[in-house]
Amino acid sequence: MNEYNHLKIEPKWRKKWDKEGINKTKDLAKVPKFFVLDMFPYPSGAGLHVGHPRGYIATDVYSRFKRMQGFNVLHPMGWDAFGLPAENYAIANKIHPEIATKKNIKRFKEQISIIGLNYDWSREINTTDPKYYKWTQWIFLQMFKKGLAYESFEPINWCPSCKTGLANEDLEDGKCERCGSMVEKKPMRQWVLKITDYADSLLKDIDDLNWPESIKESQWNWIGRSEGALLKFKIEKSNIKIKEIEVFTTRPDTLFGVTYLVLAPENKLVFKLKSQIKNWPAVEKYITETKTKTEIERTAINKSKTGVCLEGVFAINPVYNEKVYPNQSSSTGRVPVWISDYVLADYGTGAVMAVPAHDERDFAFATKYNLPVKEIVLEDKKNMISKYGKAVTKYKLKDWVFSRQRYWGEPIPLVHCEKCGVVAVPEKDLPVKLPKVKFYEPTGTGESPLAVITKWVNTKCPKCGGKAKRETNTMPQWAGSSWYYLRYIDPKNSKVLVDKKKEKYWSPVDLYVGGTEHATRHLIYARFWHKFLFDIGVVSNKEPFIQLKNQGMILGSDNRKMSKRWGNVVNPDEVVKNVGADSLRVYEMFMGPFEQEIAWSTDNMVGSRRFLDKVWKLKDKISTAPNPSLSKEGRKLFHLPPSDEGGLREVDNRFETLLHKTIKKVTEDILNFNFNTAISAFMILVNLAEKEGISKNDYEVILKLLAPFAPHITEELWANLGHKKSIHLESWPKYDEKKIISKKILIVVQINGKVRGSFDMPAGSIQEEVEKVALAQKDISKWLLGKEIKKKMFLKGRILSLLVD
Ligand code: ANZ
Ligand code: ZN
Repeated sequence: MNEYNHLKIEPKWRKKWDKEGINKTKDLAKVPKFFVLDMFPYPSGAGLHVGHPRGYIATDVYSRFKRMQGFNVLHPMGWDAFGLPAENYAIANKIHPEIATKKNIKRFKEQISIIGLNYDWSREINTTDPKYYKWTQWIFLQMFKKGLAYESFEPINWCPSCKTGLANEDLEDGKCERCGSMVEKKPMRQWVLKITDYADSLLKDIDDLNWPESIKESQWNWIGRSEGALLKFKIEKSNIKIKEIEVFTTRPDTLFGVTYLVLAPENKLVFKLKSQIKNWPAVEKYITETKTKTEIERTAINKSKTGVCLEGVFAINPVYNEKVYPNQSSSTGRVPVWISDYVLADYGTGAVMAVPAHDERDFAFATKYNLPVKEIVLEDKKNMISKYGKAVTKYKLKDWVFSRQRYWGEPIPLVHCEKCGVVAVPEKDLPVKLPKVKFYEPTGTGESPLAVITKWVNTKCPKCGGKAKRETNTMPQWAGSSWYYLRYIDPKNSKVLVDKKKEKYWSPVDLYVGGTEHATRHLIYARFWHKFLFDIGVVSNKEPFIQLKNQGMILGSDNRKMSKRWGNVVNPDEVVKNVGADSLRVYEMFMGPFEQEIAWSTDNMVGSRRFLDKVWKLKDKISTAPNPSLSKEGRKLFHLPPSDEGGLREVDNRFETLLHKTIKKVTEDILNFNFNTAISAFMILVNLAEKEGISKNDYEVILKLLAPFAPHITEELWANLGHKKSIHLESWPKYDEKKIISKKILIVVQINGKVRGSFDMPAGSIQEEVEKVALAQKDISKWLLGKEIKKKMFLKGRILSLLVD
């Protein structure tokens, strides 16, 4: 009896699989395709901990399963290596980002490989490879040509520590998502992508996606569509050019209840009204104070409101227009104007009509500053809009601030010509390569470190041949990941981004797996780029990712996020060395529902290893399996283990029934991402096989079912049975519905000899299954509360008898 030695088996098979290329995907095939995608990682300096591969193992199980089902499966991997994380790591460790990235990728790849993931590495991509980012730049150019990329000088989010502008999506609670610094608003030159042009279709098409509801909801909210009206309030005795304050409201029906207006402190109108404002120093002071507050702080419902009245400024409610109420215009419809930070400058018009009787925030503000609260009868919305307002749709989504003042990103392929202005780099000159530099630290001046490399910056205008300077801003870290899945389809094509025929065959991605942190960043950006690529005819589907699954995080055994700081990081290399990649894989799939956060437990992992030990030893039960003799009716006779009644008895073929049930369950469970329950079904089956013995044929079925989860051990056992072809190229077992007996029998549960409950179970159910059902029943489990079960008996397959004290 040879030992299960994972250290010998695992590397041996991986080498063989590589050599034989069993993970290579055919470009096109007559059989149906299946594209399984992982969110590709940033190769960070810390390497992988055991939490990272949870999603990769799931897609690996899934793609092996699909391949056995006869699909042509694409399951690729690559590196998202541009951007702040890589660059900040490089700066902290004083290594050039290019060298650091290469080193980190090498380490990541080793770690991923020893887990036995079946990636087709011939399709590996890397966003920092000029052959790759040539096409990132190409997509930008197409957007530029269509007017979707524009230069702007508006104030944007600026991270003083990362020394770069950021998009709204890069903030978390108003702080830099990367380093946690408070973000400032800073006016600067920048490139912006008009994602808002796609707001409507991004919103509409969410409905058709097979994605977790929570992610769909985040996208709805992020895009934030509001239907409302623009209403104009005349400024009383305005001594400036602007005569009106325009507000955006979703409640034009409350117009009669307006008792004051509020402008965002940054609203340009405030400065324009300066000569009319009597308390300017107080106003100016408040504007300065606002600058230090985050959007979240400003708009929190329960936060106490602050503000300053613009003394000397009044506005007239349009419903009290002089023509309608000639005598009361200036008294009833005259409302004061305030500034307050609860109104945001970049939403709607940056001005709000306050209706304290109907709006919570307005009510809190009015109470604090003693402003009137006016109860009213609501008007008809449509009527009010047609009389006073203009109907509009507003979105919370902002255009995507697309330039970074950093080194480690794709250069934006534009030049600035003294004569021609901004000119696109001709497509034949792509990629615009990132120059090699000695100093890559951010400057903090609002210019990227590329600006001082005069040799690179100074160039010729592609249009007129005159003097020109290259754009020195680089793209954000989200650029390369906004279209990478397409490149896996055709990774080496130097003529086009992706070959049309291949794109038609492979896209869209059938299954996409990754973390929830991408709900409103990557997943919105990628959908946006995809829709654009659809509009210009590069792709043939409107949506890139049909089905999305999120993995839950694996926490440290102390229930905290795994981190060096807590010393609770578990390294997959160690685990693979100690118990083997297959045990790691089985454990990560078994530890809990895939979407749920769960703490690591070394004890439980050892349990998974023990399960594989049992599967290993099962090979010795093949020969001793009883040759079932047949009863008069042709039914099989089995020796029952003593835990039942013992002796030879005529029963339904329990093992066969359970085997077919298990095939069905595992098939369905994999499809539904219920990997944990699939594995518990295996455990029950293997326990029964251990007791009753197993035929060679049935053992082979078990190995095939288990192959996607534990690819090495199953391959070894398969080969030992005399097979020459890899188990991973076998076809997936089918179950026979007839063998899953649907006949029900009544199970009676006795506790200390008294009948405490009963229920129906399929005939042929085994003790473990019956126990599970019994313990889940309240009427039964209440008798066991606080008691210890001393003995369990399963009599005649019908009575479960428990003795407790
Ligand atoms: C009067 C009113 C009465 C409002 C009422 C609401 C309730 P959503 O649904 O999020 O689009 N608003 C408009 N612009 C704003 C800004 N820049 N900053 C903060 N608040 C702003 O919200 C639209 C409502 O939010 C608008 O409708 C406006 O207040 C406020 F009983 O107008 B409402
Ligand atoms: Zn020119």
